[in-house]
Amino acid sequence: MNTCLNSRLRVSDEVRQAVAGNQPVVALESTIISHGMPYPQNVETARNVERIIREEGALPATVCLLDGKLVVGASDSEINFFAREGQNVRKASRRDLAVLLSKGQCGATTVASTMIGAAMAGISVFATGGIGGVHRGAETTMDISADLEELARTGVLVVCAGAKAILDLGLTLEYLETKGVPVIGYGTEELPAFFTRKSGFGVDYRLDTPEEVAAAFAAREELGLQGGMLVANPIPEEYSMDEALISRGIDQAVADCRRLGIKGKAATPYLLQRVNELTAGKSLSSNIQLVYNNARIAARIAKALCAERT
Ligand code: PSU
Ligand code: MN
Repeated sequence: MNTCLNSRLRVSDEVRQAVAGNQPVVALESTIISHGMPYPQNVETARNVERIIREEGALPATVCLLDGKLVVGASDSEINFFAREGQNVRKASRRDLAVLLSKGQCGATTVASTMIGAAMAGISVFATGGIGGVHRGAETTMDISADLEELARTGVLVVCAGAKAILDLGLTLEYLETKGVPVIGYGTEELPAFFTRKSGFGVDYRLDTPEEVAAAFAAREELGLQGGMLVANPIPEEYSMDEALISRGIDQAVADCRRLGIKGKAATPYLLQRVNELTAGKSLSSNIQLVYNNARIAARIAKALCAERT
């Protein structure tokens, strides 16, 4: 695949060579940096994630929108720009890409738009914290993240720590089922709930090794099945939060969001920030640790997938 053919895409040389040589690459999103965490923890986390992926023998590729290009493989100073600018940078999901690119603007890519960039650059594995999903009350608000639709159409494997209970986890799973997206529990039969290891909801399949996950993803590709795969990797026990503390924080944040009438793309960043405040920053340290854990597993899956493809 010649990634240079598309003038809207800028793939770093390192990433292009790795993909061409069947070397493992892990895509990373930039909304988690700009809208998901405060400065300077966001840039520290982003740098550590890149380091962890390299230590595992894979290459990190942060995706973002810079000056009218969809960038795959952002430099350290570009990552720092997204971290410092925070909410001043637009959150860019699938529907935002066309206008921002045409106007030569910047944007922080969500799970959905990061998957698009990864797929265009030939990257199959992507690590993040949590995905967007079906929000509580979606029966009336219809607030369903474009991340779910992207998982249904774009062939990228996303490693996350499950989904935050700011979402309706049951409806999120139903939506993924309808769209034919396999939800894999990594070493677990239960969907992890981001800050905690348990949600009360089952996953579709439990797989215990990077090789098993890679084999499943490769089989999906060989059959030519459209769409991605969601791997839910529970937060390590030592960093998981107190169940009562976090659910109180989340319930309060959801109530505040409703009361303030915050809707659309602003809802998720508001909820993430409010939960952090309500747990006195405890949720942020858990959040950081689970991202590291996902980066590590994603790198191992990417390596196993390269082995599958030789
Ligand atoms: N969930 C998290 N942390 C995050 C996000 C979601 O636990 O940082 C971010 C991701 O970038 C995700 C986006 O793609 O929010 C979803 O936003 P929305 O619900 O507006 O689609
Ligand atoms: Mn939404």
